[in-house]
Amino acid sequence: MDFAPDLLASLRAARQIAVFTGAGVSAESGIPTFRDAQTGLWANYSAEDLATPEAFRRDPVTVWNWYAWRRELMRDARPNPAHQAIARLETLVERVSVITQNVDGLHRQAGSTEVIELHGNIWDSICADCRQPAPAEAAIEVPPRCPHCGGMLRPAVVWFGEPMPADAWHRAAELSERADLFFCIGTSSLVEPAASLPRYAQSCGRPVVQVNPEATSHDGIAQHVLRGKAGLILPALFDAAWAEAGAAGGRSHP
Ligand code: BV8
Ligand code: ZN
Repeated sequence: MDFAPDLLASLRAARQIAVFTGAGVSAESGIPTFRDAQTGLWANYSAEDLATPEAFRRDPVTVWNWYAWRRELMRDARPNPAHQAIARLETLVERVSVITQNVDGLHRQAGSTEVIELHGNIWDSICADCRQPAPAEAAIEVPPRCPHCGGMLRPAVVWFGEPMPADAWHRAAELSERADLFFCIGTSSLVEPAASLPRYAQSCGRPVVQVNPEATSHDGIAQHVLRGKAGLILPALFDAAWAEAGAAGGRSHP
């Protein structure tokens, strides 16, 4: 795989890299992306219909069961070479900040230490009434009940029509203003306002690197478009950048 020399040089010179990811970075871990058709039991529902507070109010059992089904799909999923390469990047660059739309927790599992989960985490549950976190594992009721107030538990994710956590959004925007390189990996860039981050980074003069087997609306603002699977491209790209520099995998900065 060949990479543009200026991209390899920018990688080596970077002190701060932002890595914005979507469902595509987990595709090679066997987790279907949002764009993939819902399968089996859920074939006649769309994510946009189920991932909303209205759907939960109307039919909490179905929404809770949909998330239980998605957790089952994810239970055996492990970080793939894309997650691992992003985690390894921390040994090569002073600061690597992952800004993910994914709720599967695989970036942290791979070892990334700075992970901003813009849309929450499917493994955590909170009370729909008092919003306190609550364990849901051993529950038998569907949905389980809050131990604090008796309200129904829901997954700790951001639904359509709900705002992202303000601190997460603020940190993500700040990183987009300052990153020496802004990677945009495995996202169709259709869900707002998260999808506006790459364009915001570019408007702040930050070089955007798009990694996706398909074209998206962000190809036009990217300084580099790497067409292909993240699990193949990222390890090869980082090997090319640092092997060429002769660095034995160590940082190019003191
Ligand atoms: C909000 C958690 C306001 C839940 C998710 C018009 C303009 C602006 C906004 C809107 C609008 N119309 C409607 C809205 C609002 C809405 C929205 O954007 N709707 C969409 C459908 C148009 N947005 C919201 O509601 C947001 N909140 O606006 O709040 C507000 C403000 C104040 C007060 C009150 C309200 C909240 C949105 C968050 C929704 N929650 N997830 C759950 O998981 O169940 S979104 C969910 O879908 C994901 O988190 C992710 O963000 C999104 C899926 O997108 P991708 O990750 O990109 O995945 P996708 O499948 O689409 O694409 C995969 C890509 O990977 C593809 O490009 C593919 O080619 C690529 N790929 C495949 N294989 C690989 C690969 N790439 C690399 N390697 C591979 N191997
Ligand atoms: Zn409660």
